[in-house]
Amino acid sequence: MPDPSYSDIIVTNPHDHVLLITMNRPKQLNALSGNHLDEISNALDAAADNDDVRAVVLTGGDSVFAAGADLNEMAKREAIADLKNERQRVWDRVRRFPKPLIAAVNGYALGGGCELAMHADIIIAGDTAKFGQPEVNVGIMPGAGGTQRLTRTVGKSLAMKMVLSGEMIDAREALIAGLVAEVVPHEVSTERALKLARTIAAKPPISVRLAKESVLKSYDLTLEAGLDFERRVFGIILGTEDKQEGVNAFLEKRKPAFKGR
Ligand code: CO8
Repeated sequence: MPDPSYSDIIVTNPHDHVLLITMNRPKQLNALSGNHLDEISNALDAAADNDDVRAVVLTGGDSVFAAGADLNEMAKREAIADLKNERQRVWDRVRRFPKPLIAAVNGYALGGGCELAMHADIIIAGDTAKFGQPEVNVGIMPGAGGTQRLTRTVGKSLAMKMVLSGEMIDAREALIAGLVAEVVPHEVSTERALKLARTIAAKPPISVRLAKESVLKSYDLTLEAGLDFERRVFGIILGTEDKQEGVNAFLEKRKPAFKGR
């Protein structure tokens, strides 16, 4: 049963421990209005607080992921007012989501839509996916991490090409560039993302959460500081019940039953 408190997204629990968020403004190509983005971050906050949720899939459905910021709202945004704008805080909430987030992308992922996909930990692309940062076409530039995350992921030359020219790349190019983990037929991209989410949800939640945090630290820290961080969180995991259960289950040749403790 979808959660009725949302109007621009549909939130369901298709499998135990897995939440599916489907963006649902198809007529506007899922353009990210303030309310739409609020609902996505509210759903992620709720998922973060819910111990039963261990992985989340975010999709725009079969034909489009998201065509960027809502240009009807963008038309009214001004420089000084933007300094006080809640938007950045909303993006921060998406950025800080502590559990695995998988994006299933079909069709356009443009501007803020491409940036939203890059907030996910893993992107599964349908073969119709097109990624782009076309903000220059409308007199602006990426504003939700596009110049930073895209560059760190695909390298300077391709990032510059996309950000400066507004040209899109297709799913195959995105795979070669390392922007996406897999390309699958578009009609099964959500299914594939959900399968991956189920696989991850069956792992010990503390290991998964700290491993995600540790991988993300590699963007911020020097190698030495990152290795130090990894060593410390590894030490924390050695003290968990799930570590004992995982090792015992292997030695006793049985399936582990992880509890998140
Ligand atoms: N905002 C609002 N409405 C949109 C948007 C959008 N970004 N994109 C498409 N739509 C609407 C169209 O206006 C149209 O509505 P209507 O039927 O009422 O006329 C409907 O969706 C279908 O669009 P098209 O008819 O244009 O469909 P096409 O298949 O011909 O073209 C494209 C699809 C190529 C995706 C085209 O719609 C397009 O170029 N859209 C704009 C893409 C764009 O420039 N995105 C970047 C926006 S700026 C941005 O994202 C900045 C992010 C900064 C921070 C993040 C804040 C959230």
